[in-house]
Amino acid sequence: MSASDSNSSPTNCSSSTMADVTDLAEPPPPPDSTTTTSTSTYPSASSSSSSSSSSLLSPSPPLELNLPLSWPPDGKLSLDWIHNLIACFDWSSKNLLPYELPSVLPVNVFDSLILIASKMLHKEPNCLSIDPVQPNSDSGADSVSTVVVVGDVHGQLHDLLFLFRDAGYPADNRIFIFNGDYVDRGAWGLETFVLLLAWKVFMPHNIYLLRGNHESKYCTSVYGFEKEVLTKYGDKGTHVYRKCLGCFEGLPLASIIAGRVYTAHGGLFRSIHVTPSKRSKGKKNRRIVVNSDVSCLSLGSFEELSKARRTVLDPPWEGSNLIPGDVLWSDPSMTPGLSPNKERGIGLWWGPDCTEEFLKKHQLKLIIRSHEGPDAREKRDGFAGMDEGYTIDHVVESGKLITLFSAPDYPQFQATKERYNNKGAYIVLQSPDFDSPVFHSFTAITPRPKANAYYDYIDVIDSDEELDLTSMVTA
Ligand SMILES: [Mn+2]
Repeated sequence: MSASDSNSSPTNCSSSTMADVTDLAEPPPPPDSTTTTSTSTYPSASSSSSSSSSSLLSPSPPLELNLPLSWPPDGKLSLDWIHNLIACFDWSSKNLLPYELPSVLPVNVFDSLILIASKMLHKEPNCLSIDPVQPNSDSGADSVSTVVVVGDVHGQLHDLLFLFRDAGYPADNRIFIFNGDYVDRGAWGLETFVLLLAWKVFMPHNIYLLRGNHESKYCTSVYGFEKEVLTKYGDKGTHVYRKCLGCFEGLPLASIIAGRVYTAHGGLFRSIHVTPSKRSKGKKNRRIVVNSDVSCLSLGSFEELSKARRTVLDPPWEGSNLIPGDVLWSDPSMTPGLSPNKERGIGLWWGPDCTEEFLKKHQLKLIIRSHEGPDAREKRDGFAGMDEGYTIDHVVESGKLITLFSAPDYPQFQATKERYNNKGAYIVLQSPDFDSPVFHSFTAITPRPKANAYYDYIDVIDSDEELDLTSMVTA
């Protein structure tokens, strides 16, 4: 398999129609830092608010921005609406204080968007079957020629905006699959997630959003997203945060592209052995026996994956519903076999033999997972670093295992001066087979707008993300 590495640079942006959108977002000069104590919000054009524009201390938005955002009267989003959302978020992230975000995205607009998106996402199966080639379409023109796979984003809005400009936006002939971890650590997790939801609502069959381990109550309470939302939405913050958690529960866990490529945030998952207890004699009180004997761990089937209960705030690390935790938290290993992931405290380690078994059994060619950034990879003997935004971890007879990470210059906030300076990457899969990955690495957008972290990045546990099991919600 030729995994050609066609690195693309910011100057090499191939996107055409969307370039002017970002031009719209070119902000006025940043506000003087001494004048940023205003609590005013921008009145809408129709507002007769007594606060005249002269009393606003933050800069006025460019006239071409349609701001604040409003929900379309017919409830149907348009491409223009999304372009305006992008431009508004880009501008507000550079010019407003965090708590001024409701003047751009009012709570009622957020509510309308997340309601429709959550309904849509909850209806999707645990494992999506994405079949880009539609032989029954009237003309071949409708067939999707490109699938773009994206790894962790972690609230780095401006890098995501670059990725879209570089790869092209979701379109009739281009499907995006995101492997999760939209929020936490970065300062714009909410804007990032809202933008992706807007695309989902606009083109539900051209963008798929999988769940990452950070789309959970536990992670968002430790790594910043909860505080970010409370800071940005004030007394409505708890409401907005709860809506996000409800939406996270609906995110599907995995995807299979064209019957050849499996993608998930963490990776593979175990079989859950369900054995009736002898006493029950097959009647009621059947006891579920989860096989915790390490020597008996075996790979799960897609049928088991399809039956897992994913609507949990935090995937459990014990009990019978272990598959969501495996899919979201597991890591590959160079040691053969399946074993409990002792670094994380949840999920599995799986060896190259498991990659081969999984690929061969399901006639797949590739596994594309995410979940490990440059900091995590620094401590993993035998694995390559995340300098280019991706690594090829297992090469076996039936195919390959790839780790894909899409947050360049990660993490946004770092206690040490020495940064990883990693690139981010996305993968392009092309018709007709969709199993020869083309890697596109990209550097971080500079300068990144100034922002404060929403978590204690100096003392908070490192990105191994070892679970504090006692504080997890497992109900
Ligand atoms: Mn992760």
